[in-house]
Amino acid sequence: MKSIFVLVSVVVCFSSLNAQCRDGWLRFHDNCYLFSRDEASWGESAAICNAFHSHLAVVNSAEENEFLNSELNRTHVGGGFWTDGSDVEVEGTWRWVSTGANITYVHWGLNQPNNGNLSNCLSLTWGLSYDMADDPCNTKQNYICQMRGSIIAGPIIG
Ligand SMILES: [Ca+2]
Repeated sequence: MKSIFVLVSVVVCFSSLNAQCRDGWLRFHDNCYLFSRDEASWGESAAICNAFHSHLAVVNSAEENEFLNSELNRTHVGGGFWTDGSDVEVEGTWRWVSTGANITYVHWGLNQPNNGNLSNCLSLTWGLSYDMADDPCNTKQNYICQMRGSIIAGPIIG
């Protein structure tokens, strides 16, 4: 009786997918973030982000907040940085404007939000160690744009 042995060589290849960001943008997981060096109102900031095919930063988790917060505290530019959040439609109901989703994760600074109808846009504010605050939307301050990184295949090891 003849046994035939077939050797099957199994090559397991590991590949990785990395998000890549344009020059000037910082990567965190699959997203890229631009911390502005100029100041603009919330509406102007949103328009500038849109011009770069991005939107104002949407902070979805404690982890993402920690990334933004750490970066801001490291560079420590004064003032505030606009995010995508607003309660301009219904006072006290905060939404991420670019997605329309209610804001579920918040990390308000001390005594925030504190300004009712006068402050309807969400910033990360220097005086609060870059925790969240409600600010008047026409205030000119810095802003953070966010976009998905381009996914490219990493090196294949086989
Ligand atoms: Ca408000």
